[in-house]
Amino acid sequence: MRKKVILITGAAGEIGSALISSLTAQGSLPILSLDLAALTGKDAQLTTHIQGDILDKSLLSRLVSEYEIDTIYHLAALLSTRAEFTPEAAHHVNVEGTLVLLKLASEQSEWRGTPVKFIFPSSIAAYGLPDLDTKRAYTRVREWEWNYPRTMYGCNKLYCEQLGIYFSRHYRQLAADRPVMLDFRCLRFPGLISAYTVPSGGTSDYGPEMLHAAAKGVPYACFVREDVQIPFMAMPDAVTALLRLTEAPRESLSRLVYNITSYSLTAAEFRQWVLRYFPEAQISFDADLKRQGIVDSWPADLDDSAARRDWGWQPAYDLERSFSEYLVPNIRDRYLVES
Ligand code: AKB
Repeated sequence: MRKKVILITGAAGEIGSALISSLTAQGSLPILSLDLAALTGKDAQLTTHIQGDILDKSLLSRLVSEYEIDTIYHLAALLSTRAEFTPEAAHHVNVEGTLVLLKLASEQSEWRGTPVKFIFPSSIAAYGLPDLDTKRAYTRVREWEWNYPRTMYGCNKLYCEQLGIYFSRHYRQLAADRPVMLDFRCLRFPGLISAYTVPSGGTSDYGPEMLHAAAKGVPYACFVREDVQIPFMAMPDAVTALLRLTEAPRESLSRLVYNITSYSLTAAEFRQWVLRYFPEAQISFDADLKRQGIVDSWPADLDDSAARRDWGWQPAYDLERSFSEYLVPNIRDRYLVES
């Protein structure tokens, strides 16, 4: 008999680490993790980790022969800034990697006669507002508005959302027998802020970078203008949202792709929050016009009313609680231990 597991791809990344802890704490099925990198620290004890490439078909076949995959959290991706330097490589990882896993989940759904849940993190990068006047006029953007991404990463996410919907609803629509289809569910995340990891390769990274630099006592030059505004969320809420969406009864979902958000603030306001807790922090602004352009195309805020209505989404961490209870104490501990 194969062992029933939850598969997490990109498990060594920011969300992966937080998700592994939460799933373990709630006594989930055993976790099989996959990443090009090794897992470090306590995460390594909590999963069966496979160091490898999601595009390695023989590796995936081996996994399927040993494990019954019940749920997939497909987190592996090249983020927005990194993807601009190597757009074809980003397409390869972000799109072809997702396609391979959707295929695997489809086959597994048929084999077991029950849908495999496929949980996919998308992003505010799936939106693209053409200019600042439009961004000011359309603040709380809804899921179907402004789907004109201007980054490779955003294009990849938007297309993979559609692929997921296709595999969930229309796969093999001309076949004689309707297959058991996978159960695709997707969240469009705002910029995420973790107390434990400094993100790399993203364009919303200026927020967490500011905070981590302040905690380390090193100066930081923010790469966007002071008035730039996008939504953010503390990592525990991001993980809660993934788990809630996974558990939601399928009949309660009126859509397969949901916006979620916690709070929205400008880069200057972010700096003010950091200064409240680290008054000595040296944070300046030195906008990189190109990266700035990417953030300018992202919505100032998201409308997450569908998630609130359908599966009771409600962030637990507002700005005050994010900083005072989660970010600052844990970041302080982290750099104290390191120093
Ligand atoms: C990025 O900046 O690329 C990501 C995202 C907004 O999805 N953090």
